[in-house]
Amino acid sequence: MEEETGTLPPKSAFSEWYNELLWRAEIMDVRYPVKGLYVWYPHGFAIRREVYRILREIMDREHREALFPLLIPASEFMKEAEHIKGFEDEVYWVTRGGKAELDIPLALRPTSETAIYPMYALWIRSHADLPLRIYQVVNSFRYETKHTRPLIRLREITSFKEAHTVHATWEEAEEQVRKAITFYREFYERLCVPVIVSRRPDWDKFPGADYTLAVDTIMPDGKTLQIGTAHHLGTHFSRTFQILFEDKNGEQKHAQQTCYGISERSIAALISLHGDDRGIILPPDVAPIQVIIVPVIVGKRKDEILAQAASLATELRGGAYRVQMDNRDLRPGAKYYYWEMRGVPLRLEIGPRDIDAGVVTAITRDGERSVLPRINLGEKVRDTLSGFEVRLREKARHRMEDGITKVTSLSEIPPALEKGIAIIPWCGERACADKLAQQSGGDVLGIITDTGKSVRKEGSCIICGEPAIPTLMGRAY
Ligand code: A5A
Ligand code: ZN
Repeated sequence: MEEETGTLPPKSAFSEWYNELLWRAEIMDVRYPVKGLYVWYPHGFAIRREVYRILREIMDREHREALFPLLIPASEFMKEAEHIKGFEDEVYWVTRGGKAELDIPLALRPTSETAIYPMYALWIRSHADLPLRIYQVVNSFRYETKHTRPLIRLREITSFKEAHTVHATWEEAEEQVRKAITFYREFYERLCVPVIVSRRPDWDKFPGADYTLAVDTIMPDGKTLQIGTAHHLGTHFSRTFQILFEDKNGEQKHAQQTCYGISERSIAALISLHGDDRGIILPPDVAPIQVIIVPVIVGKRKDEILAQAASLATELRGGAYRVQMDNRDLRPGAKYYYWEMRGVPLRLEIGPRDIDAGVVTAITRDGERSVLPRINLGEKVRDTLSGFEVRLREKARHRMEDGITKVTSLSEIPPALEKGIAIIPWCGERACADKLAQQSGGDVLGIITDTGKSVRKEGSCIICGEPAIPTLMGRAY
């Protein structure tokens, strides 16, 4: 492997930093010749695998994973009026098979309600079949017209985790939406990514939903990124797809449904929030390589040092760490640069002086250096990594807190939006939201809530003076 040259733009120039980082850290290659479609490099894909392992682990507790087809017949896709209206401009259509026109055009799923629910109509017969909770991790296609960006706004979403649940009552579905938010909070906690939850205004909810809760984070440029949503679908789809069940009294009822989704935006947030001028920084949980061992070879003791480094690697692998040893013929400095760029949480250096002193030198990706005794190294490594993870999570949390400003007047909003999110008193009326957006250059994200329930009134609307609800405004990606 060649020594790498050139440096990353500083993170303060976030957009340039992000674009350079993607290829320098070998996450995505953006040179694929279709707009909005990108290629996962092996390192990026390895990160994706760890991130989605955690997501699956959380989902598997009360969902089962399944897999539905990519192609949806137009006849099914066109059934639910609001859903079509919301997605019709974003759908790719397959209209030919070879040279023949298809009898029924097929949509590439932009999301899978209309692929899954005709099957749910067959699967669900009685209350005993409920609740039904299924998820899948698939690619989905949206012909996005806004500026496309790797991991953030894709035309092929490659890592679309969508859960679709069915319940007997509206309240049970409401409870499921609330739980979905707790799953996503836990997921992002594991990624050390702080989030804030709000209920989207009605005009911004998912097409075909009763209401939508959204999970947002603040990116380093102060803009907000929606990194997950959960929707209460009520009976919008069960009526169009005839998803009926027999209740305990023998009556036929329309099922109540929810769905919720996460995409590789989770990885965009992960690398953007933690990274620094030297590259990405990965929490140990999602790092494909958690420990990189760099033998520091000086003089005649080369074989001894390599042997010690190898035994160190074996020992730590036995302790269930993901470890790699770098014995490439490169300067140590070049190796440090290489692994820092790729986000490895911990570097262990072992040289002649370390061997003589019975120690190894440990440097965490955030620059904390310590000397660890060679005996019981596994335990020391565990402590070092967990300390590092705590610092990462806390730093990200503090930055998020600093990025949120409570305001009570219009003039305070633009400076708050420069930093991130403004919490404003808003009455709930669309006319006032439109004025707020126009006059501040931001978007009304939604009222603050984790449950979907309206929160207490507080203060009065900045625009009309009516009783207000604490509401998030941001500049959304
Ligand atoms: N069926 C439901 C779950 C659904 O499709 N919801 S959604 O439209 O809100 O998408 C779920 C999540 O996918 C969003 O919260 C967002 O984080 C992500 N997402 C949506 N469009 C995306 C795109 N074009 N590129 C990357 N991620 C996207
Ligand atoms: Zn108002």
